[in-house]
Amino acid sequence: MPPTIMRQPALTATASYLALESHAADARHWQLRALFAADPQRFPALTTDAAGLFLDYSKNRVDATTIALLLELARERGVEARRDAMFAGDKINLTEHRAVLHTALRLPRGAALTVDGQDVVADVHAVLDRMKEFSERVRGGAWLGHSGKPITDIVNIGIGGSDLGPKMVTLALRSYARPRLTTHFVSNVDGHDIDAVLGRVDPATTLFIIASKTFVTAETMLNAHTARSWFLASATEADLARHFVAVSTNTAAIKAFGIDPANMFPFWDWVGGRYSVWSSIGLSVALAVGFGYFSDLLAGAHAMDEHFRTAPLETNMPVLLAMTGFWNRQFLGCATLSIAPYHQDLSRFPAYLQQLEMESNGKRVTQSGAAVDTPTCPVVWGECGTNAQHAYFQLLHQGTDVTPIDFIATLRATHDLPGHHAALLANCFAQSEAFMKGKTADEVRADLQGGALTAAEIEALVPHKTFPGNRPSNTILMDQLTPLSLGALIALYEHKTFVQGVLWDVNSFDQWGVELGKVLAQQIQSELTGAPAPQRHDSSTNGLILMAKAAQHI
Ligand code: G6Q
Repeated sequence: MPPTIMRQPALTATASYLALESHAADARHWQLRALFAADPQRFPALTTDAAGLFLDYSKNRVDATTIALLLELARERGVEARRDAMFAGDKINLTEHRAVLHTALRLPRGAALTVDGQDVVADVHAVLDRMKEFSERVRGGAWLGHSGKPITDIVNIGIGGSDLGPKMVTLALRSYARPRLTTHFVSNVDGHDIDAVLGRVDPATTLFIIASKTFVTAETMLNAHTARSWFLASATEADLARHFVAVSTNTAAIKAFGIDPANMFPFWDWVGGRYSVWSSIGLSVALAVGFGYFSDLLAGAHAMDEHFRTAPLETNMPVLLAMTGFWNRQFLGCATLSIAPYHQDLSRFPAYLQQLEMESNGKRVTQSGAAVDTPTCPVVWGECGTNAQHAYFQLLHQGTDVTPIDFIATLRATHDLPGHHAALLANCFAQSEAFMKGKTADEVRADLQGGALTAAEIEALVPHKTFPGNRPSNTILMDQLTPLSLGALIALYEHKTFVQGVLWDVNSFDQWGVELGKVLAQQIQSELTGAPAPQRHDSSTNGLILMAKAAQHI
């Protein structure tokens, strides 16, 4: 029996939203410079720490009243009750009738959580134990390929949630990896992706992980079959078991593919794809960095879970990150959010967050199916600092749109090269200061006066060299990028996304928006590869299909 969908009052009709709206009429005129000048305690007042992370949200256009009103809204929208329902395993993914329990994947052994009569923690740890045993055999050289050689290369074949998490984490924890094993990721149906990887590995020493919750995803299945054929060119079907393992919930399909069910690492329907790196989907991570560090990643996330679950909203980091983001989106009209990791190993983190936030909250109807009455998820994008500074920060400083930025940095580096880390942090802090303060026309004049320019030349330059400032940002700091701090960082954004989903009253755990393109692609593929000319489309789509058929002589 499907759960009853309670109709929430429209967001804009709630008392605290209305209070925020009248507060925002004033706040829109505030200048961050003035807020800092007026309150020397602004930094200690608008910062918080949890699970090894520190959040400075003082460079947002908020004051104590704004935060109090935002937290009132969080309470009025039922954030605490919804959070507790998620942790308890209630079926809060209403359109798919599923519990949402990625937090259970990082519960320590012995913790208690029973869902539908099933001891979830025991199930999770049984799979973790198998991942430990398997990763130790492969990493230690005890798991041999068909010709008796140890494995040198891992190829994870998956897409979306079965790729972005493991790929981002493996790269982020690069310095913890064992050099003897190289990890590769193949996701795109574009044959150039797998072709490049297969060109670099030896079938006799390669282990393929076919990572697919459903084991029907078209891109993954095509890549998996390509890998299988490539492997069988130099080996027999009996050798497959030494070189192909699966991470899936679909035992029948992995058997049909030819993978030994003994080499299948299961997970559960209550793990959403974009929340699955903590499950056996993280097998490539455990192989790359070792099970001990994979466990630390889970422990870091669990520490953030405990903070999110128990800390008062006033000091609750995911809640504060969500609420300031919500403020920027709803009341300051910011349509995008830029992520700027000042750590090269976090270069895939913006892409990871794009899926996490935009697939979760890129929705236009509420849980009961009514149209939302405010904008929802901003577009999330970004690139590592300092590279981004030399590319698009121009627009962020002087363009016509205001783009909030999340700066992410570590206080200490994991390398010991002199000079680099101080230069990196100097840039990070300078950028958030510049976005906040800007540079006034008078400051530009003062800079230029006394030089070689005439007064007229100075006046001509002033508008070009002026920075409006007043651009909001958060800074997230941690001591070093470790499995623990990375786990906490990912969980921070998961819970931030959850809180914003509750505010907008959308289902953050389905993704129907990816379905239409899949269906159309199947139709067009049959037209591209079959005899009939395309007819059922518009003239543009028909024309493009005919061009491709002509070029490929099909
Ligand atoms: C994520 C989505 C989606 C999913 C991929 C891969 O939340 O569900 O990105 O992870 O479509 O799905 P499979 O793991 O089933 O191949």
